[in-house]
Amino acid sequence: DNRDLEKQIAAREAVKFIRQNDIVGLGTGSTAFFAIQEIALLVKNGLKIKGVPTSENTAALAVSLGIELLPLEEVKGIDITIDGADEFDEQLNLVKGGGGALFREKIVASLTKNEIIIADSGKLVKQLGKFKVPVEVVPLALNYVLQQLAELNGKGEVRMKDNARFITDNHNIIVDADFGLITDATGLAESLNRIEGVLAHGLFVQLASKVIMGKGTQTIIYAK
Ligand code: DER
Repeated sequence: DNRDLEKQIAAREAVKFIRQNDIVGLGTGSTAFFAIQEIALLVKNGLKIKGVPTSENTAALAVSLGIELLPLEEVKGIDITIDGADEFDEQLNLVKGGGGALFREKIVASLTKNEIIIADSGKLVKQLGKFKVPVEVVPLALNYVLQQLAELNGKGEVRMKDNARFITDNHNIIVDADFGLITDATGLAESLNRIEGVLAHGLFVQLASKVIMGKGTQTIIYAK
């Protein structure tokens, strides 16, 4: 459908920034899926890169497509990452974590020189917060974290999957927190960073270097 076409054209634009011998962060989700397909094609045609996956799903996909990987724990720096987002604003702040991969995505983004976000036109918002903020929580700390989220006027709900708690690649749970529209993403991100038991949250503030958005049959690039 139209959204898939927009994801695909954004992905095709993004892979043009990859250089020979780059270390490439590989994102997670349905938009990043298109980028990984494109990268696999380039690798078949001689592109030499090493991929750093942001999830076990992405690692398995990359291996199945013949993309050579490096384990995240061995990586000291990443040249370029192509990843998706659940929401983005014109200041390039993002909400991520819809797919539950936010912790590794944030480590990869933090190690990355050129963090490129690809998105369909439905992801652009004036203000973040329509999408609940995913928070990865160490299960032992769940009650404490829920209390702390409530102190920040967030209503946290444990993410379920197949009638059980969703479990991340890092063996934690996800709390989706509804803060309503977010007026101060930087401040909220800093507050969330301070809650013991929160491994990661889905507010990616000033981590993206550009967003490539598919719009109809074109792409629009948002950059700082
Ligand atoms: O979970 C994630 O962070 C994904 O990148 C998500 O934000 C985007 O997933 P989508 O491309 O399937 O919409």
